[in-house]
Amino acid sequence: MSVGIKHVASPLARQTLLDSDLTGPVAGGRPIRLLPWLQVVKIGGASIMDRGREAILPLVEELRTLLPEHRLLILTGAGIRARHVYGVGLDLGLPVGSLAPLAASEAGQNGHILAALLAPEGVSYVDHPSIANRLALHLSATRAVVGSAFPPYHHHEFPASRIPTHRADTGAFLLADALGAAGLTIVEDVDGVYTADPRGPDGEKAQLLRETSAAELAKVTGTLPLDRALLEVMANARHIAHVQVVNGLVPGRLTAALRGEHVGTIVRTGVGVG
Ligand code: GWN
Ligand code: ATP
Repeated sequence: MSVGIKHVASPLARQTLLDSDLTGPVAGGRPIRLLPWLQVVKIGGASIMDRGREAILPLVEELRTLLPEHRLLILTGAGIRARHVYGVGLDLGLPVGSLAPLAASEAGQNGHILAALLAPEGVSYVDHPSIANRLALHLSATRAVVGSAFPPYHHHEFPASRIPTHRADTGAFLLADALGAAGLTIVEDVDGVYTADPRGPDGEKAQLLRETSAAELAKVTGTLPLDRALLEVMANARHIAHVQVVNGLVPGRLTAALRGEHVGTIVRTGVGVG
């Protein structure tokens, strides 16, 4: 009996995956949208959650009233406790891949807090594996779930910097784009992205950018209220054409943003460009 070579029919079978001229015609198309009705909302860890009840309770009330209108994936960032754990870990010489999950667990803690407050509305915290594997199931049972905005990179975190580069904004965008969500709104404690930190020494001169792009923000040398890695991911986005950064301390801003109104800074991605 002769054992012949089994040919598995595939348009990529005979190609190197490294040659984009060859993979492009097969892999260059836009992927399908998995959850096109989903609105993703990222809540700042430092900017909102660390402010406690004064900031959190009005936002919980606003999220509650949004539920009949939208199906939401609410993702929380890390804040002051992550900064503390970075300090301790760096002092001890821990690598970035050890620091990433330590900080991520604070994003999870903030999610648990927010989910507890929304529990009477049927909202629960869902863990990373549930977001990866069972999100549609959860969102068929309820209008919204809360999760950690940090991506689960752990020891896969890139060693470019000692502080993890892929943090909550990046994680929220990666999920929103991968799911083909209807939108991503980033909730902070400022009206949007400014020409300089509005709370910094030159704060009075800072001007609000009503509309900008990831490519323009990548050229900014000063501080931003967003992860730098987010800008790179946005440049290569597949679905999400823009995100809006809004002030969560002003009641009604998040509601307006989810209704498609321009109430903060719109940051365009690479979708539809060139
Ligand atoms: O613990 O709050 O998920 O959703 O990056 O990993 O550090 O873990 O190392 O499903 O897998 O602390 O235990 O913790 O925040 O990340 O979770 O309650 O393996 O549901 O066990 O990818 O929540 O946690 O911190 O998100 O961001 O048990 Mo937490 Mo986070 Mo829960 Mo999750 Mo990490 Mo899991 Mo994970 Mo770890
Ligand atoms: P995380 O969720 O990752 O913990 P966060 O999004 O809650 O973080 P920060 O990372 O602290 O919060 O970002 C928000 C802060 O960024 C604002 O309070 C503001 O003071 C500061 N900031 C710095 N540069 C700018 C800028 N160019 N425009 C607007 N805000 C800026």
